[in-house]
Amino acid sequence: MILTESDKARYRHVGHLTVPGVFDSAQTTGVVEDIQRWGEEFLAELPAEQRAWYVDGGVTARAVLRKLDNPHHHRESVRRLAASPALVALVEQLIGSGVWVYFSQIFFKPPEGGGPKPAHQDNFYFGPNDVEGVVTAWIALDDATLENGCLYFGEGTNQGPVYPHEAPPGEPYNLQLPETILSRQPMTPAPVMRGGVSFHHGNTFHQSGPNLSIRWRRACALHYVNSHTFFEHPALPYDDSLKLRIT
Ligand SMILES: O=C(O)CCC(=O)C(=O)O
Repeated sequence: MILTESDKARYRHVGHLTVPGVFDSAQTTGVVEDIQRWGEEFLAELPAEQRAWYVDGGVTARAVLRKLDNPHHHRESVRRLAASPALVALVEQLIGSGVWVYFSQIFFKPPEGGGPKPAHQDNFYFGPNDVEGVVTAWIALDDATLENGCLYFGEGTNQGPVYPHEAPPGEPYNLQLPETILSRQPMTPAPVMRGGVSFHHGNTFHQSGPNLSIRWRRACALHYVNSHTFFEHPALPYDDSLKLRIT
């Protein structure tokens, strides 16, 4: 898949870009079935002290996972997505050739209560040696809409600095931008249909709303780096040994 000059200029200008139809429904269905299975196994074995990190507090009827880390390491289905020629060609057009997946996440955002993700910059979490060397490919495994909690972006914040983040008491994993900075920044919704990919620069402010609908909003976020970029001063621990070379 080839990006036009105007796509690339838009990405550089506003810090994100949506590309529809990168994956077909057989590809997204296969991944959804696999991660649902993995999620059930993971939840059954999750120690009590790690529940706050992974379980979505908004869902009261039964425990539902909020997220899972490093699916590219644990699941062949996600490795296939990460290495798919269409996706890799897009990533290389944004950050240059020779790319790795450094970290990845599944966000489940379950129906009727999947909680919001507060505004943050991935590059605060990752602390890369080169802020331009990181791009997140956020793959919509369901249609992501205003009702079920699509992403919102702070347009142009990729051109600004990485700000210090803060975490609510008892939630060290929930680092977020302070209200003093956010109050000056409008956030624009970016709905994506299933199979589409939303790319964002590591400095771009982004957040997602709660899932107020009866439909899932699952997504797979693959955090790619180029060949000279690594997480130099990360805010949370990341396991470098799980880095996956793609090209
Ligand atoms: O899917 C979400 O709700 C959050 C995604 C996110 O923060 C990311 O992909 O970096």
